[in-house]
Amino acid sequence: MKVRFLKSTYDDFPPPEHPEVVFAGRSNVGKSSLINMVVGQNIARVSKDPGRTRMINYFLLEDTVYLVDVPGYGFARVPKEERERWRKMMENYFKERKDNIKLLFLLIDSVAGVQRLDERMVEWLQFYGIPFEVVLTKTDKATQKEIARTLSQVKRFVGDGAIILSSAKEGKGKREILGRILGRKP
Ligand SMILES: Nc1nc2c(ncn2[C@@H]2O[C@H](COP(=O)(O)OP(=O)(O)O)[C@@H](O)[C@H]2O)c(=O)[nH]1
Ligand SMILES: [Mg+2]
Repeated sequence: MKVRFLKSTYDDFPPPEHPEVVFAGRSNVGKSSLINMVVGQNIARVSKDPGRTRMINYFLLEDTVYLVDVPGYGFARVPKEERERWRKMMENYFKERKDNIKLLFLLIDSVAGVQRLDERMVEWLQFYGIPFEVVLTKTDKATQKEIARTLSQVKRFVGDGAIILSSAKEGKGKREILGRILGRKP
């Protein structure tokens, strides 16, 4: 896989000459790990410390599509000003790039399940008309029962839409995610 890091930015996005695929979700849900697993390289920064990635990170995959690692939400110990900064950054990002986003993967932790902020994110995506697909992460840590529970929670807002099961640790979901990234037209 040919992939390179392009830039880390607050609001200075690269020219929209390629469509972009976004990885979004709560802090610590496994966004960076999933990107690394999918591209087969340690390119996105993985942290044990939730809330460390404060910028929007652009990568270019196969010279044809941008992969975007956006900062996570929902980390309780983050001060109010920081949450406000995040909200403004993301609102501006969605406004500026909604027409260039061909797909957003909304990552949900298989064990933690759907939380209130995930539902707020879905409302936001629907408001901006951004196409999204849900990816359950860290299935290696979840029991079958936990996975079933999270799936039924997700089905409330995706209906019959596809839900991808993934584990960055086990390489699960890679083929499906890559297929979505490289296959679908904007
Ligand atoms: N067991 C397990 N741990 C994972 C998986 N993906 C990520 N993690 C761990 O979860 C933590 C947060 O991962 P990271 O990719 O930085 O999450 P991000 O904040 O959403 O970008 C790290 O300690 C990772 O090692 C997975 O598939 N399985
Ligand atoms: Mg990250």
